[in-house]
Amino acid sequence: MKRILILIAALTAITACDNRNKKPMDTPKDLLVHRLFEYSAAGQIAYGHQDDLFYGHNWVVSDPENDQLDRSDVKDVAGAYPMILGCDLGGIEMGWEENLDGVPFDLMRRAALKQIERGGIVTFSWHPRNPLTGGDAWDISSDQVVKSVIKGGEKVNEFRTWLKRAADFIESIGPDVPIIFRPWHENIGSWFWWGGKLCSPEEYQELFRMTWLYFTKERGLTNILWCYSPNGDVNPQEYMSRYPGDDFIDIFGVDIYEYIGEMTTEEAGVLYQENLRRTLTFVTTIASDHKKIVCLSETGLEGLIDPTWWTETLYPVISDFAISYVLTWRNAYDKPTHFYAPWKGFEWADDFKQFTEKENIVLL
Ligand code: BMA
Repeated sequence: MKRILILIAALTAITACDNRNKKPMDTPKDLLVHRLFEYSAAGQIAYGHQDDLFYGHNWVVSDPENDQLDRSDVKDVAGAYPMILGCDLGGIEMGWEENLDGVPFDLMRRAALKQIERGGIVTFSWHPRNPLTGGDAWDISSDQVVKSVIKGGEKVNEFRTWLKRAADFIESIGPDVPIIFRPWHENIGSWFWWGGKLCSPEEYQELFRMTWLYFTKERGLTNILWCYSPNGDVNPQEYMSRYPGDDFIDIFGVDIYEYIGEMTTEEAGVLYQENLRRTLTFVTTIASDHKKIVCLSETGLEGLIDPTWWTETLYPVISDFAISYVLTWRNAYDKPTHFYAPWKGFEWADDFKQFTEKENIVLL
């Protein structure tokens, strides 16, 4: 029954999408929109991993110019690359050659193209530095930052240069290459300078819309699927409180992690499942009302300290929902406990392999 309901919801969304676009499915963006809708319609979920081709738990690309981009912790364990490659633009705004996690932008561009050439999909998040204080994305010492970059703000010109650098990079991948862009994420909580307590809903919406307008109207980058991805642990009203509007958004996402803290693995798993189920219930309903795609834009359990996390915690919940993809966060090569996918030799790697072998989980 559940599956049938998912199918009906997703088919309604596809039909609506086709009706909404005057010329259905004729641009690269339309094709990707359609493909993501199709995953949900078929009850399938594509699997994604952040920074998958750049480094893993105990390796890092050492020759960025010549690397063949064929190493992947996910592939080492599951035998296939993730369908979705997550990349982060943090640092592009400064004109840096490498992003905030040490990934050279030239390598990122090559990897994006390679991923698409292999038949996969690429999504970009962005942790830009703080344009007012000079700190990083997590510098929340001032609540004037968003105000300073929108119309009439003291940093508006500098900030346009930041947008230009990000747009230049995305443009350099190719005008006909559809990609997913997920700026200004986790915006209800208050850990980034664009967070809930750091700006008003109107200021946030203006930040998002000016980013969209710059990319789409000034630069003509119509190959982008725009993803709205608030953090979890919110109610539907909070989730929508900063929504930029249907004209600016193609995908409804949400970032939800499992945290252990003082709990046992079992308690934390139950809490995460409840939170995930509650949130995906309202996100899929809202998305269907707005005729948009859904994804679980970020999730994971740091260090995978639950032996059956993939098959018994994540899988049973997500497979009840029409979400197009799920992305787990990065496997840092320089922080031994900061990983969200297994690697070859990881003691509970087989649980992930079993997850990827489920008929509705899609890898490349
Ligand atoms: C965070 C951590 C950081 C990283 C940032 C951007 O969640 O993984 O180490 O710098 O994402 O990728």
